[in-house]
Amino acid sequence: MPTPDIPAAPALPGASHLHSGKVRDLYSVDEGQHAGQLLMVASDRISAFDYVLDSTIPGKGEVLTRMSLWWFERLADLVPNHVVSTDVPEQVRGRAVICRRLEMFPVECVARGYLTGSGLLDYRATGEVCGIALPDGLEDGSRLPEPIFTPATKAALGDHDENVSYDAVVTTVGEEAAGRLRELTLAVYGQAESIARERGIILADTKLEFGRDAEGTTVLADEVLTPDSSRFWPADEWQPGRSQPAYDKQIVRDWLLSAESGWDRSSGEPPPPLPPAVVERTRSRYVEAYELLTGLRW
Ligand code: Q0N
Repeated sequence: MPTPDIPAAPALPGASHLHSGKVRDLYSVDEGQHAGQLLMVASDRISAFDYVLDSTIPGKGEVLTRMSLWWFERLADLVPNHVVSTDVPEQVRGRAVICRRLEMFPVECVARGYLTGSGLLDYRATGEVCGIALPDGLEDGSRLPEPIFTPATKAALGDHDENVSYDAVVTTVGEEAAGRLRELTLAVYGQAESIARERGIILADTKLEFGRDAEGTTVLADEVLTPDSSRFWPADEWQPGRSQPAYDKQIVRDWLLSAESGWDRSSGEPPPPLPPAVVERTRSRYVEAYELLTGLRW
């Protein structure tokens, strides 16, 4: 079982480190206009096969931050978001945002329009995902009859999130909040799926996080609709019945599994560093995803 080791978050002037995930670092702003608010930094780290790799992808944090900001704007008519400012310390400019400090709901809010990953595993075992019965005969990559809300709870570092039923969410956050989380998650998925489809991209699924502000309003937080939180598939290559190529990490996964890497996934050893050419191709792939989705040039 891989136990990801996350590199120490860099010290930032005027901010105190709070928490690091595989890819993002969270700080509290110490003083000034934004004192008490949070600084969320997207690093250039990349994970594959549950390991945070030793190699970084230069520019990845900035691509994902800009993509997320682009989506927040396009979702603003549906749900308020936590972004306050992109005026951040020089060291992290372009890949960090100052955000409102919310009381986070301890639920990973996932919407799925297509069946794959943990949803597929659960379906194969039980015919259901998160207590939602699905028709027989679905395959890896099948489009679902309608998008479904499949919440999960965050497991400890190095563990996978656990899919839970809607009733479990009700028990955790109450009926009213659970209803709002489901409604907002499906609304965000619906709007984003439609925007992506116009660009020839299938949004198979996405994971959102929400918090509550002091007024009791449910606010969209974290980073949204990036390749780290969502599965994007090129629509013209979609073919149910096989695993769909991941837009972003396929180059990394393919190299790690190739003879050239010398890595044996079952050995329990961490993966080796990526060759420069693999780093560069992966970087271009992230930029390509940004340009394709947003229609903007990098
Ligand atoms: C926060 N995480 C990621 C929820 C927490 N705007 C915010 N205000 C307060 N806290 C957070 C944010 C944001 N974004 C986000 N940690 C703290 C971890 N998730 C995991 C799932 O549960």
